[in-house]
Amino acid sequence: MTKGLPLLERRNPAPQPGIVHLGLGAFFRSFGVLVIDCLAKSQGGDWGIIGVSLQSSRTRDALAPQDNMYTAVSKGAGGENSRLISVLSEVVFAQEAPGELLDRMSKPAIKIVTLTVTEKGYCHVPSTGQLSFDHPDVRADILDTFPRSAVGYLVRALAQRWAAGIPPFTILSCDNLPNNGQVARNVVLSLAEAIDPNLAKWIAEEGCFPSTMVDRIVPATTSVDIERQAERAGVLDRAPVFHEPFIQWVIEDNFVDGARPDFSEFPGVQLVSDVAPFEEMKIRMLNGTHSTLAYLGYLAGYDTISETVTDHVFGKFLFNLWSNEIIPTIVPPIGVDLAQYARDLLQRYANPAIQHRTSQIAMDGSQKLPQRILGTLSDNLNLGHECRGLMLGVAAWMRYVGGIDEKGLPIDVKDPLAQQLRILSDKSNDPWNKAQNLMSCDAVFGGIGLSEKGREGIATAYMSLSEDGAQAAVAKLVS
Ligand code: CS2
Repeated sequence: MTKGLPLLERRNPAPQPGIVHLGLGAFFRSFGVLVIDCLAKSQGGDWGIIGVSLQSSRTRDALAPQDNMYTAVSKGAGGENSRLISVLSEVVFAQEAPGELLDRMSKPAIKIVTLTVTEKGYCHVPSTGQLSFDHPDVRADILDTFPRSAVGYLVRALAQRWAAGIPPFTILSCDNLPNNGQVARNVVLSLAEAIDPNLAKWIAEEGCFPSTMVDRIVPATTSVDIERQAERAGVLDRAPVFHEPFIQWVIEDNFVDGARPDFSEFPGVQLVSDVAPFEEMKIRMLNGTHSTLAYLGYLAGYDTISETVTDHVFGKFLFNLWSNEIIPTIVPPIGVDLAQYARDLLQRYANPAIQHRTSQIAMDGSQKLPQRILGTLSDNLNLGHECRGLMLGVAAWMRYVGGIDEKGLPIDVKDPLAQQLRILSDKSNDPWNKAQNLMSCDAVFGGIGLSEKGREGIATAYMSLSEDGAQAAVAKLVS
């Protein structure tokens, strides 16, 4: 179909690079790159972006023949809106030339390194937030000057800057972690300390790690999306991205020498002194329910979040979850009405143009559960509140990582702890014991100190899922 169509082609050069982005996936290309593209077009400035893929050359290979340009398509009730993104000056695959990448990151012109490396990219223990010195990449990064992990790239590049007398770059984490700046700081300082305590001291004194809250729903691009877009546009773009119209980026205004684009000009971006209330609201209300719906919806046979929430039983379950179990644990950011926030979220989830797969969100649950669900659950238990919806969400995750769906078919569990979790689940055939065994996984549950009552509640939810199935278990809770 796309044969014979011309490829996207660059007309104007990208700005000189001032930012390196680690982890160039569809999310950041629909989010930070898009915002900075827009600002660069209206304000000018040397804020071109060098995009880095750490795991695969796929994005680089798709973007290189089209001069690192791509289309970002917004899909919502008002139809589609396309924007051509031209601010990527270069895209590199880190593993091919790690030394060159470190040299680029060490140039004085690079003022900011942004990160979307997902939760597991921080190589930390999810339940404690501390760098995991058992992680094979961390062990390698201590010994070898060519890094493997994102944290390794940050530390080795900072070491080069330190040696050359160049100030550090700002490290701007854009991952869905509470206090993501603090998490980034912790892991960077821990690795630096293991390499050279004086380097760690310099980074601690001179570095900046602003926290951010990032929000835009971006499903993975499929080959069908690529074909359709090419037919519509009459030009072949091998790496378009598709996103919802909504965007919110809350950034702590704390940059080395104040060097950053003037974000305030972009509607949807806020510069604040404290991101924590925004982060807590978003991670608990959006990501917490996203994960809960992803596991329950997947088990009930739903492919996407929009299908799941248009089932009125799931819709009611979701509303109860927000009203009774999540909102009471949150202190909202000033001026935000959480009930309205929930109603807006429901509309965003229901957007039929956004095919956000339950299986995509279900990925890496061991890294996501603590901050998305377990903190809220633990707050409820401490307040003496019922939280059967959250418990059902945790139990659904357990069923999911058990690797067999409700029809007896295998589930392709993508999670760094998949093997360990499968072993825990398979240790017993009895559902109650399976749940108890999974709760012994400290990397996930170690941070909240589950009470006996909490354990019982989760195991009871697990029993209900194995006996009744997800659809009926959810229906029971809302009846
Ligand atoms: C999702 C997020 O994949 C997931 O785990 O919950 O990517 C979610 O879509 C974004 O955080 C929305 O801002």
